[in-house]
Amino acid sequence: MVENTPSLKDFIKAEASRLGFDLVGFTDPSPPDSFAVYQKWLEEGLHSGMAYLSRPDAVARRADPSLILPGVKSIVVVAMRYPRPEDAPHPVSEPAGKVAAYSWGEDYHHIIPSQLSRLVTALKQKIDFPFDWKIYTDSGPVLERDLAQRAGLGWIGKNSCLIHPRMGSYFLLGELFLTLDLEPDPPFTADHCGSCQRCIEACPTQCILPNRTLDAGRCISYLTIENKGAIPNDLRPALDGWVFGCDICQQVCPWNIRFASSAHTSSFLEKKEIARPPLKQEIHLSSAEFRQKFNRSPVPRAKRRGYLRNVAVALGNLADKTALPHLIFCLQNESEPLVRAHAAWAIGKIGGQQAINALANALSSETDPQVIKEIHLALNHITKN
Ligand code: B12
Ligand code: SF4
Ligand code: SF4
Repeated sequence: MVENTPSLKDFIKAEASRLGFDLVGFTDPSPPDSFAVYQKWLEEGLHSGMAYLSRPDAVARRADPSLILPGVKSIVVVAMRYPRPEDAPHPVSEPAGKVAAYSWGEDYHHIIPSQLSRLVTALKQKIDFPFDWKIYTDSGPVLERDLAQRAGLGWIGKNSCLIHPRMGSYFLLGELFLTLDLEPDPPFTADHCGSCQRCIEACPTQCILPNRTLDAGRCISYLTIENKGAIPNDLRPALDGWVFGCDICQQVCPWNIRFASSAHTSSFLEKKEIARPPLKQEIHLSSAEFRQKFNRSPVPRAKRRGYLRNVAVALGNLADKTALPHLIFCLQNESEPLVRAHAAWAIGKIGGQQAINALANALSSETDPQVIKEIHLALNHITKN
């Protein structure tokens, strides 16, 4: 029986809005049509080092959302806006890096589930029969964009992001699985990308594929957050100043240019001081300083060594000679070989006699094979240019 009580759906929508969600839609737990897209993506290895995406149990759940919660009858899909990248404050000092706008505040993995729990509490008070539920936000094997499209929240753009026709795409998704039978909303069937190709043309690593998926191993977001090892040499220049995530394919999207607004951004998502980090200071962050600075934000996902690796690459790309002493200090004193290796690369990019001397000096004491290799490559780079 469909508890097709418009009042219950209206109640959920009103509560969700009161709790800070900007969009709410309803869908059923039937297997997603686009699961085949996902499967092909995995088969082609386009998930790169994100092995958790191909675990058999996780793949099975993506194919069939009803495996996630026995007896699930409906899924409430919510979206919460984050600030526009254009709302970044002026950097306190140059050269400055760039942190993706979704991470300028408290981690959405904390915020969305806690607000969805409040929604469950409100629902329990509203209805007098038992029901079961499960909360998700990028926390498990769910094809969230597919569910959001089915729940009528928007279309999947060529950049693979879910786009709302009057809000753009600067929002995060969450889901509430319910054993309550609520009528699904109509899916969003229109495709408003038309002949536009702006995201594809603007992507610095050309990783957007024609079927609205990514070659994730080349995406700056992957390289700076999920990738735990070295950043491939040929892709480092494409990172420009990005030190955590990337917003480019959304920034160029006409739907964001026209409709994204900072007016209603949830204030608890904002901690703007981390948006444009001062790179010369950042390269010296100790473990304790890193923990304190990024406490409860998404940035610790990259870990200190991943973040400092990215900072070193950004310093090399921005090629500001005043950064050289900081990179040299890092090459001499940093305990993480991954960071030293990328500092050597950055020193090579900046170049000059001081850089040659520092690299040659480091060779006399360096013991890590990867760092030694990067130092040789950096020296070759300087002598060739
Ligand atoms: C792995 C992952 C990544 C990877 C790979 C991204 C990718 N595009 O595949 C990396 C690390 C690169 C990444 C980057 C980012 N991510 Co991410 N990521 C995920 C995660 C965990 C899984 C995505 C996944 O399964 N990818 C595999 C591909 C094949 O699936 P998909 O992208 O969902 O694509 C589906 C559709 O495109 C569909 N499809 C294709 N054509 C059509 C047509 C129709 C009609 C339909 C229905 C479907 C369809 O097929 C796919 C399967 O359903 C999701 C959370 C989740 N559990 O879903 C967040 C998620 C997608 N990421 C999110 C965000 C915010 C980002 C970044 C913006 C962060 C940043 N600023 O750096 C970037 C955006 C990069 C981009 N252009 O996608 C949000 C997206 C919100 C939105 N508005 O779309 C999500 C939903 C997290 C959340 N809970 O909000 N991410
Ligand atoms: S997030 Fe950046 S690197 Fe990734 S697809 Fe978009 S523009 Fe390309
Ligand atoms: S930039 Fe153009 S093609 Fe890309 S998602 Fe936006 S509208 Fe679609």
